[in-house]
Amino acid sequence: MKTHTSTAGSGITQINTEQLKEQIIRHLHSTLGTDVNKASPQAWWSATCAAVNEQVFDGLRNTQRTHYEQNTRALHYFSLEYLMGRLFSNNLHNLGLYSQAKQALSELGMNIADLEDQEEDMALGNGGLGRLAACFIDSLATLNYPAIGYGIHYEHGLFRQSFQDGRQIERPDSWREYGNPWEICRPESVQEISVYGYVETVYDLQGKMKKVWHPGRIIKGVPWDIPVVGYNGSSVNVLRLWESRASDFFNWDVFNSGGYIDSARENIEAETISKVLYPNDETDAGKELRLIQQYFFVSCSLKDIIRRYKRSHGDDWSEFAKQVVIQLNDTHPAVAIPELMRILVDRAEMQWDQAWNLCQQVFAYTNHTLLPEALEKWAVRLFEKVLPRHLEIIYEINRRFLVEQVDVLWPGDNDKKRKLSIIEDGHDPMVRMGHLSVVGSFRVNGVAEIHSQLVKSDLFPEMVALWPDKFTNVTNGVTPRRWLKACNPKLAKLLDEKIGTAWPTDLKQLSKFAAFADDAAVQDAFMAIKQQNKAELATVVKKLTNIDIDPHAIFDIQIKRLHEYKRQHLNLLHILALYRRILQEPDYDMTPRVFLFGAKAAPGYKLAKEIIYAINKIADKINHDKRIKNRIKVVFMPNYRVTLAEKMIPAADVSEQISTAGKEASGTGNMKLALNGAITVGTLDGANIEIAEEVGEDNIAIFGLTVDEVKALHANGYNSMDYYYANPEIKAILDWLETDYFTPGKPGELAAIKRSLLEGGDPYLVLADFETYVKAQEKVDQWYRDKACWAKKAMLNTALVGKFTSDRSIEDYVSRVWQLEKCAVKRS
Ligand code: GP0
Repeated sequence: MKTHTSTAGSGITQINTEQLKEQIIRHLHSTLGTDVNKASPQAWWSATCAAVNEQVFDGLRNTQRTHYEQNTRALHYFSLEYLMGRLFSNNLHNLGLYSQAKQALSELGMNIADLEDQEEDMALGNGGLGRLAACFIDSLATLNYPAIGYGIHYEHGLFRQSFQDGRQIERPDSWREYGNPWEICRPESVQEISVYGYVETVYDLQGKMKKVWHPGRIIKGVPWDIPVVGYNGSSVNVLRLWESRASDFFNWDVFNSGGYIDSARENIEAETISKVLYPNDETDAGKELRLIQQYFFVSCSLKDIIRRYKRSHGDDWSEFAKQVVIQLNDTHPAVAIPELMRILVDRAEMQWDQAWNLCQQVFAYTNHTLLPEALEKWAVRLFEKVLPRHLEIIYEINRRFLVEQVDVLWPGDNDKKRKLSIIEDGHDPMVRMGHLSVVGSFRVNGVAEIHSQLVKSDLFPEMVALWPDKFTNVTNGVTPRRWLKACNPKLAKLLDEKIGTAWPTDLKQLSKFAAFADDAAVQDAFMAIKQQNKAELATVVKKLTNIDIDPHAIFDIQIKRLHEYKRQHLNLLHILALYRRILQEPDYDMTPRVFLFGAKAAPGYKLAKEIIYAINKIADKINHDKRIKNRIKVVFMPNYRVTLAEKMIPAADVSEQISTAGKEASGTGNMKLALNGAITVGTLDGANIEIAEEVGEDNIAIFGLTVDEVKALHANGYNSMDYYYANPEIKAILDWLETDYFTPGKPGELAAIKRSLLEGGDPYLVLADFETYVKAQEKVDQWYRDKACWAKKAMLNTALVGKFTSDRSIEDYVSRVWQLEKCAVKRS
């Protein structure tokens, strides 16, 4: 029997396999009230979590005490989404306890993988934006930066997806139905926040005007803390998520006597606020409840920050901007800007200029998209109803901005004022949250080089003229702990053997692996690992879909939210082209390929759902067509989420990153797939460009129009019909969609895609990029035929993407935005 000892850092107590076993059994008895003979896997999992938590809470206490004693400056990450996935194996890996736990459990007769499957995903996010937040808090803790994540404790995370006759069905996600061992409720830190009501102007005895907000409704925010365990480091930071509750009797009284006139039915019930995550990715719903969600968590969080600050500084605000920096994850939390102004001006009675000065030192804003439908706007009328005082403050911020900044640089230029105004004029005036965020922040960043350039040139050019130094870039990254070490243990082990064990916290070390790219033995080892990962995924696919796939085929994977701009339908057209070629030419020579998709569509996004339906129907037809002789298989994995990503990514040969150039801000799946040795088929968009720079053009299949070519094509009038008539393959495929070939007896069921590409004008240039895409895929097919050639390319992908660790992103934020210092945690 071997006994490992943890290598965890100084903030966390060391522990060995024997001690872990004792702890698990103790928790089985005294926490779960059961024993080894009758415990269910669920109970074993809970007991193991409780044992792990002994180390986690230890680190948490030490971290919090150290930060308090050292009075550290801290980052406050404000995000409406955190896509955490499961925490069990992540926490074990980061504590350096995974192998001990595996050993301990196996000596107790349990299989760690079975226990891992007891955990529901914590899916409090939609996609890239929420997952980025999760990677960032992992890196912050790992790098020992004082930081806290703030967000909402949704009762229901992103919906569960299933397919019924190929169509997406949504069911509620109940991730904490049976409790969640990783969270701690903190009733001592409850906050109360206000919404609705009206503003009264009053004058004090000196005749000074004051604004008094008489809220219509008070809501209680209850914080739940999720410890965020740094890798092999000493820090355990906190993710603090607010749950809404009805306020107590006293406040209801305030509400009743507050002159509230609206009908009770129109009112949003307090508990509803944190009920459910909005499932729209990159679209602005503009709903009242959503605005209240945003304000609710922002207001609770600011009050929490100020309470902590006042504990050491009382009413002296002079140190506030030295202690506090707040990162706004997109504009979703931008209402924090007028909220802090309200607190400072109305509550702390600070002069406007001084308050504004403070605000502009505290906030920084990350833009995640240029898509117009995602740029948040709130109807002034709605704002006025929900947050009447904040609307006044926004008007005043805007008035001063237009007079003191815009009119100074462009005197008398009303077009500039109209374009830059935080309030969009019109029939139904709107508050532009992006404008507000830029004006109220000291720094604005995009998430990849090209995207940050486009933020400056296309989205906010005048803001750049006003504040050239405000704009910067921080290219996204992903945590290599979850996205290589934990999800691909076999590859991690090979890397440990070949290049040492420093890479998880120093990902540039991976470049040493390039030295083995021509080494036949290492190539074989690398490809054998890929093969095993593919075989494991094939088992998962069989279980979830009952489809048999051959692990020797190319595994070609597209996993991301379903969006027209991400062009899952371009992928589908390629599949149809191959299928048609095989039917026309039975001996058509191609390397067998399995096309795997994972994607959820926003429930209200019609065309996205039609694309899912089409993929499922076409998959069904192709998978049952004997003439194909298994050259093509198509699989749509149901309920794609972090946990499925962890199984798919290590098994990918080809990574589909095929957005229309200029549309994908960065992408982060592209990084995870390349890190695990997949070869990218991609456009020159987002971080693909930087991935291509790192891995070199021989090791990536770039195709399609560039950003400039896309712009030129639109400027000259793009006509998708031209491609339809000029390319017989395109015509045949699109016409095919209108027949009942894939939906027997129901012609036209898949016609929505054709319609959007022809009558709809093909806004994302699918037809324009089709031909070069197919060529790129043919090149990939050729590459795969030469095993050594492929192994080398795949290995070089893993070796050369060290740049894309979220640790590097965080260091970029620290030097370009946050100006934080590391804080080594001391054990008591
Ligand atoms: C961007 F605006 N992203 C948004 C949004 O509402 N949701 C969202 O997930 C994504 C971008 O699309 C991205 O390019 C990017 O990498 C990610 O934010 C993190 O910056 C691909 O997921």
